Amino acid sequence: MRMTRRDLLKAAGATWALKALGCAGTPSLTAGPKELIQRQDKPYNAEPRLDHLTASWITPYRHFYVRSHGNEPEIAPDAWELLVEGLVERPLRIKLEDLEGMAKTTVTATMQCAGNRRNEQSLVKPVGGVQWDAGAIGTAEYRGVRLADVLERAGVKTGAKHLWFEGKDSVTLKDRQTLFGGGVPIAKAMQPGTLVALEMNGAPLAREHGYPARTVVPGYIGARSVKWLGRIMVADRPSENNFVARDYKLFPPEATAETVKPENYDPIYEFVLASAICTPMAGQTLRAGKVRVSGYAVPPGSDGTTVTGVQVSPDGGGTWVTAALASNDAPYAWKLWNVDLELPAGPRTLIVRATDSLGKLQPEKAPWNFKGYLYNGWHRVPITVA
Ligand SMILES: Nc1nc2c(c(=O)[nH]1)N[C@H]1C(S)=C(S)[C@@H](COP(=O)(O)O)O[C@H]1N2
Ligand SMILES: [Mo]
Repeated sequence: MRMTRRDLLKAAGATWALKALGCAGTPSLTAGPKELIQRQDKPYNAEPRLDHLTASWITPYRHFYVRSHGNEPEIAPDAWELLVEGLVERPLRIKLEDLEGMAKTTVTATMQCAGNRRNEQSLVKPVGGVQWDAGAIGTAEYRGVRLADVLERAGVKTGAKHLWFEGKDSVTLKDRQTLFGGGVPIAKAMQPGTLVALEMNGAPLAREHGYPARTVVPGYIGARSVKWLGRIMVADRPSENNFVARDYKLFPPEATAETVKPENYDPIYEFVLASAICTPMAGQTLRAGKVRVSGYAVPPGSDGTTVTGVQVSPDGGGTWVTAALASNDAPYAWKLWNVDLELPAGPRTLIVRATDSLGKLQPEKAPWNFKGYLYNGWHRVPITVA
């Protein structure tokens, strides 16, 4: 039997039905299919069109980017186990139903890839890796168990300084296969917003987002939020996994893949202050007159730091107009903003820059690095006004 919209409303209650149908052109927070620009096929990497990205503060499933380094394991819920080992009093082997039985909490967090906007670094000098535009970012309501609660069960021993997270996916490196891994200093693991998440936007994690469980580390680069989580090691030093010990480090401009000594650099953890224009999009032609410009700004990942201002230039940096910040907010999460500009005809470059509660202004340019990480220079969008 096919249900009409009206039947659905009657049967299930208005809220659920409107959510499932995607009311008034707003995509459902949880339902598919994905509507993304594919940047790589195997492994699958894809990001939304920028005008989709900032349609809402919470990013619907359909427009949530996917960043995977290897295969996307299909894990049967009964077969899944999480090991908690290392510097703990009681090593744990946790089944999914055990985790589901623990106290859960919901955290609104912005997930952002360290390689977001890598395509802009490639304009300066080509960098390898997935050529992300500004869409390798999204904000979701993650629900799960506080990592601190899991650690309390295990009993952390003195001398513990770092957690090592290990996924169940297999990644092909130049010379070997490895599991994807991440990690965080123990203080970050203990923060109430750091989760072993089971749900995203009110539904179980989709396979490509790490089903059945992933870490969520608000304010840290996406690589620390490990999908298909299989193991947590409590240790006295940072993880030795490739993606903590060698990759996801910020190398200086002169470093090259051939000469760099990764052991001399610290892992990247926190976001940097950044912003991007999402509408209009680069290359668009607009009618002269009042134009609505909108986008996002992300605070740096240092504790308690927020975005306090966003300015947009209609004329390539000659003048700046203050944008209105939307009221939705959560610790470490992005802020949406918009501003109406009066644009006369001609080719123009719109620019955005943000300021934070530490009084810092987003830098005009960010240092080039061969991995293409943390690009947070002012975002420039060339358009034509006709
Ligand atoms: N196991 C595993 N976890 C992972 C990754 C991965 O390849 N494997 N990619 C990381 C990176 S680099 C990012 S940016 C985020 C992306 O999360 P998403 O695909 O849910 O958007 O997942 C992180 N967690
Ligand atoms: Mo990433």
